Amino acid sequence: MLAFGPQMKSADYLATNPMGEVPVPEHGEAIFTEVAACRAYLASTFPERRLSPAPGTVEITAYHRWMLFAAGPCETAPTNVSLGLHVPDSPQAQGRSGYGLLQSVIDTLRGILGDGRDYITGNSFSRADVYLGSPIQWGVKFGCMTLASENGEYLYRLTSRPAAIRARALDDALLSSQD
Ligand SMILES: N[C@@H](CCC(=O)N[C@@H](CS)C(=O)NCC(=O)O)C(=O)O
Repeated sequence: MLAFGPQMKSADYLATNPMGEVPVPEHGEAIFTEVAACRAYLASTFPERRLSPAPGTVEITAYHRWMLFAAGPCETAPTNVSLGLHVPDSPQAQGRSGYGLLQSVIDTLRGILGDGRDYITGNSFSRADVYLGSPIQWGVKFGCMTLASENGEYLYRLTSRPAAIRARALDDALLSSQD
């Protein structure tokens, strides 16, 4: 099993992912880097699992929007803020970043989730929720994102799904087997 640290920066591993990061899932002959790419691939490869809205619907446009919002602003803003890397103190500095201010990210989520929807594309769960839920959860855990009640309910809805509970149990079992 691949471990964090030197093994992930070895020449062998860098030949697969030059970024030296995980995850790098495989499916058949395909090898993926970048979580967004893996998630989009899974959704389009297994349409019967309904991981993304149907082509040609309004929901699919929302799906693409929020997948990329998760990969960009929603992941970058809390990461930078938690590391003290980006405290944009002028409109120019804000304009140079892809998200402006972390507060803009929080307000955007609050606005969309405050309209009564259960999931980010509407009333059906999709891969975009898996992706978006992750940086939100991370931002809350590390104290740089505070959420209004509608966002907190959204996070609870995601983390209490039976599949999410099963996935956490698998992760926990794997972690304790490494102790
Ligand atoms: N942009 C990458 C980010 C992946 C990422 O952040 N991976 C972290 C773990 S969550 C990692 O592998 N860190 C180990 C390291 O950089 O040494 C993706 O979407 O897959």
